[in-house]
Amino acid sequence: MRCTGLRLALLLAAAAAATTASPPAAAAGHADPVAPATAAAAAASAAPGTLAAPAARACALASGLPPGFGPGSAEAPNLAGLRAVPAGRLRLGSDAGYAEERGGGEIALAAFRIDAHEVTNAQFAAFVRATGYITEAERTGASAVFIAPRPGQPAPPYSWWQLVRGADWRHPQGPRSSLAGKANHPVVQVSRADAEAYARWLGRRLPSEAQWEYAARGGQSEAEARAADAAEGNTAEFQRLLRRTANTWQGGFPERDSGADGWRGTAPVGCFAANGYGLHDMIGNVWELTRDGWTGSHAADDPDAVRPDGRAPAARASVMKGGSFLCSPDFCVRYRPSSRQPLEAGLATSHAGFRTVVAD
Ligand SMILES: [Ca+2]
Repeated sequence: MRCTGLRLALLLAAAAAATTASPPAAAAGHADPVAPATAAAAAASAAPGTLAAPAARACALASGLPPGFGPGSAEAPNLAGLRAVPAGRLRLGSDAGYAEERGGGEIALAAFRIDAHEVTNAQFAAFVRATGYITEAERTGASAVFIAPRPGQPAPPYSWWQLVRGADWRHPQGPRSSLAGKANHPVVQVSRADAEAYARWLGRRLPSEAQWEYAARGGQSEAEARAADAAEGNTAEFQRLLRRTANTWQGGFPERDSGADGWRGTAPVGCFAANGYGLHDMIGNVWELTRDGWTGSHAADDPDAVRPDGRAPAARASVMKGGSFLCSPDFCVRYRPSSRQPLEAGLATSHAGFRTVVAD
């Protein structure tokens, strides 16, 4: 699969307007639709980040700041909020998934620690207060925002992504949005360079794709991992389990998210059940950036084949993992550990964040 990237998708969406132009080959997080998105929608989605279900949820990190959080260094990294992941072996990707997931090899991994939660707005704000850091979206003045089309209106593929002036991490949906009440939501509208600057402040790094995928499996056996990766993600049983463990999209994408899992848009970190390593929201909520450059599929016969770890530092896009609150059974079955998409260098979006690692 060749990826045209979200930036091009944004341009195409703007140019296509209400035409029926052919869709771009891919866009961040939403490529290769499993089935056409249903056009039937009863009502527009509520504001992102809202609680959709009547039952209140107790979330693990209400303040958004783990105890002991603060600056660190490469020699003495800050370890607040990290969980240990043991050494082991990973069979990268899945031959049962999308094309870009296939053909991965087996990789040995040393022990490491990884954030139990996605990096929150409170954590990123602490970093910005301490360093005066200005994100790429703040410098360029715009970033990509998901805007659901009006029910019943024509929605050319990817037209729901718009480059919005004034959208940045403090204003994730645009200049009139804010972080009020979202200290413990994952930070979004950050580029890979922004994420790496935050990680360095703590004395940490972004995870490699292999580290991320291994952590997301949470100690599953190979057989369990293969079953979870089968493109059978639309079975009723899979969806029932998914609602306990991941913030995704229910209802016809892209018009209406019913919020049947409790949340529309981002959810506070830690509201969904942890995996076997004590890690929350590895799947869903927001896509998570890795330090690996995107160069194509895992397949060894692909001239753009991805190399394990430390790969393609000059790549124009980075691998991101895990799917987001926008992943739906009828369009993007990417709520699985092996799922992967590119995010172009310098671009930030309303559905991508990150977490960090430290080598043991
Ligand atoms: Ca949801």
